[in-house]
Amino acid sequence: MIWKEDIETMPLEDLKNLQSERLANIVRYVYENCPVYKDKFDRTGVSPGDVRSIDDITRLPFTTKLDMRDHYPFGLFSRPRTDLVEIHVSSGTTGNPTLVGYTRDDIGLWSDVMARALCCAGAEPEDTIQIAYGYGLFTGGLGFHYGALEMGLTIIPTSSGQTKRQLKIMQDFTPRILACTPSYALYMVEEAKEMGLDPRRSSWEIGIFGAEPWSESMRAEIEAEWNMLATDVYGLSEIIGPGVSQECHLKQGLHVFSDVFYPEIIDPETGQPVAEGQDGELVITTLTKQGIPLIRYRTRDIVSMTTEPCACGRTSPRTSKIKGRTDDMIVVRGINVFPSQIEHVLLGIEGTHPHYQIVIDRQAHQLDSVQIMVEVDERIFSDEIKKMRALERQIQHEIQAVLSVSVEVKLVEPKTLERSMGKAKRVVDKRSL
Ligand code: DLL
Repeated sequence: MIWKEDIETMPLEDLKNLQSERLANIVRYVYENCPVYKDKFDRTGVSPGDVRSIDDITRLPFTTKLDMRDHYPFGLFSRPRTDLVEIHVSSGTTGNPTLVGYTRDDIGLWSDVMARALCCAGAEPEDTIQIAYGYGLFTGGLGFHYGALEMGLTIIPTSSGQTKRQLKIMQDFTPRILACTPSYALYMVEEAKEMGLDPRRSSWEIGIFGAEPWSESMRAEIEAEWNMLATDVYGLSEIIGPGVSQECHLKQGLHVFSDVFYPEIIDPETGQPVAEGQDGELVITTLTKQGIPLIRYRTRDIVSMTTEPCACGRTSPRTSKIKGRTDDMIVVRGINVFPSQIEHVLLGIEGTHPHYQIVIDRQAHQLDSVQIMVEVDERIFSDEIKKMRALERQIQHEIQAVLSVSVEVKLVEPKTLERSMGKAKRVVDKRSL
């Protein structure tokens, strides 16, 4: 089943016409309603009349997280606060958080794209969904909630945490769909086993996982442990929350809901578009949002994109899984390191778990040190010291080969590293940079 099939399977030429019309409208709208945008456009020397087709989008200036911070809290809004019906906040690592707000129509848009996402993952209106993303200022819980309401699913709004209760609810109410972060899905495997449950016999058949990076190997582990289909959902608070793109059951990339969120892939250094299929930074323009529309917003997420149609029938472009972030990249001794590269190596090694933490430190006048703490099976941990050292060395060599940076590997007992019910914290940077 395809939600909003007419839009989802629209011929590309019609889609382009729709995008062009919507872009011209939204550009005029922000120019007339948001002084920050008027000023940005005036300084770039572009006026709303110059934007007639979606191809004109490259004439417009980018919007960045810095713009949001500079005009915190309400400066980038195109509507007065009285028109907003809900507010969310995305926690940043430094400075002010990012504030986003929704008009009633924006909530309608969110419900719509999330219904499309749920359906894309394989949900049917008669299904029950357990929503174990956090409810609150974080957009995960409520975003899924609105989409599930729109589709007419039965909602179990457990929010995140209280894992034993989550599992009891799953056993008692037998939901077919689970929505939570991928790291929480893995954490629940451990808890289930501890409670004497066989995760392979759970009622969950489809998982909708996102809000943090996760690799193909992590997907394979989740699918095997829970005996479910694990799909990827992407989004960010600034654009709407979850509901920007979603994988279908074929898992061949995330379908971007591009009639409302127009995607571009650019070279983060030059700002120029990259060729189809090349990695670059995802930039999104909200084509219909009213409260806080964003023009060419730089997500800092790195993906590639294809416009090849998908066998599921949807025609919108698809992105790869998120490969990293322009700012999540850790620079160690001048070399760029992404946590996903380390995760990939670990998942290929028998006996290690995708629970790991990267600790970077710098002693006075010394080079940066990278220590990778890796959880291993009980079995390996209680083995002879000699075997453990050999495994440490193997992991160290494999990671060094991939990163070209020397690292120290430390095996730790199962469940030593802090677990997260929401987004996992993979990097601890102790350097005062
Ligand atoms: O994480 C929205 C969301 C909630 C998405 C629930 C999916 C499910 P923020 O807290 O603003 O919003 O964080 C957005 O999280 O720029 C990415 O770096 C990362 N992210 C989100 N989804 C994925 C994903 C929500 N599927 C930031 N894969 C984004 C990798 C993701 N990273």
